[in-house]
Amino acid sequence: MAAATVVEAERLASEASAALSGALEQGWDESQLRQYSFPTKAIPRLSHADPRAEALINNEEPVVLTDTNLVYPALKWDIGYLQENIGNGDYSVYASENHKFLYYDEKKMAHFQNFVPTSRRMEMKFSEFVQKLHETEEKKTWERVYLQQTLNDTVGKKIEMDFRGFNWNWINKQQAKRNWGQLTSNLLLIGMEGNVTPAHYDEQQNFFAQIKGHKRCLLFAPDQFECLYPYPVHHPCDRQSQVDFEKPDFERFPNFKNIFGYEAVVGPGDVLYIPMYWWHHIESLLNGGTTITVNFWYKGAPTPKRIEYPLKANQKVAIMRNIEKMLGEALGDPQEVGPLMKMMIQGRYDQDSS
Ligand SMILES: O=C(O)CCC(=O)C(=O)O
Repeated sequence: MAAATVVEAERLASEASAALSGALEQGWDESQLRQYSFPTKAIPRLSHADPRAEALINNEEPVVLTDTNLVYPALKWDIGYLQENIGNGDYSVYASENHKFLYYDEKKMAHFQNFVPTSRRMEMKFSEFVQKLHETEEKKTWERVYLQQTLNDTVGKKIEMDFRGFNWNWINKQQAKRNWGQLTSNLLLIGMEGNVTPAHYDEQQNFFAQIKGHKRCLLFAPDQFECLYPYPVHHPCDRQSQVDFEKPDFERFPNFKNIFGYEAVVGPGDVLYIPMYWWHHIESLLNGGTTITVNFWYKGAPTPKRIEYPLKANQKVAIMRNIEKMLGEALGDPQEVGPLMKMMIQGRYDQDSS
C-alpha cells in the first residue's frame, strides 16, 4: 500500500479484523475457510459514504462497501427465480475434477499444445445448468461446476428490470470521478460451495457485487508479483499464478514464502472493490451453499501524460507485459520468448557486472 495511507489502513484493518471475528453475525464461521500457509490482513469494511472508503478507492486499494445498494434488486435472485426469468440464452459452464477453476484463454492454446486444462467449458441453457448443478451436488464426487457468463440481452424482462434497477447512479459517479473507461461487462458467476478461483490479476477495475452466499476473497498487491510467479504472457493461463496455494512447491517458487495478503468474506449486498492489477483468489465458503455474484468490470483510466517516478508496481507489471508481448511478436513464436530472455540475462544481469 502507498505510504500515505499505511497508518490509516492499519487502523482500518484492525477494525475489520474485529469484524472478521464477528463472522457468526454475518452468517459464516472460520471452519468454512480453507487453510493456507501465508499471513493476511483484513480488508476494511466501510459504508460507501465514509470518506475513508473513497480515499482507498482513489488510491487503488481494496475495500468492502457494505451499503451501496448496487445490486439491491438482485438480492432476491436464487436458482429458482433465475431459472424462471433468465431467458433462453447460452451459458458458459465450467466443470472441474477438483474444486479449482483455473482460468485459461482458449485462443492461446494453439502455441502450447502440451497444455491440458484442468477444467472444461460447456455451453448450455440455464435449465440444463440447473440440472447439472443438482446432479453434481447429489453425486457427492469431487466434480464441480461453475457458471460464468457475461450478462447479455437474452435475459428475460424481469431480470432486465432488476438490472435497470441497479444503483447506476452511484457506480457511474465512481467511474466518472476516476476517469475510468467504459464498463466492459458484467460477469454473472453461479458457483457451488467450496469452488475456488485460483489467484490471478485482471487488467480492469472491478466492483465485485455479492448477491447470494458468502465468498472469501484473498487479495495481493501488484508488488507481490515476484511471489506469485504468473504464467508467461503468451500461455493460456496468462495472468494466473502457477503456485498451488494448497501445496506450494517452494523449490520452484521460493518467493511464495514471503507472500502477504489481504482478505475479506463478502456476503449478500457487499461490494468489494478489486483494483486493477491486484491479484485475487476467490472461494465460495465450504458448506455455504450456492453463491451468486455479479461483477462490474471497467477499463482503467488512460495513462497520464506525465509519468511520475519511481514507477508504481502496477506500472512495472504493465511494462513487463508489453516487453513479453513484443518479444513474442518479434520472434514469431511465443515459445522462443523464455529461452531468449534467459540468454539475454545469463552472465550479464544475473551477477554484478559493475
Ligand atoms: O468469483 C470468482 O470466483 C472469480 C471472480 C473474478 O475473478 C473476478 O471477478 O475478477
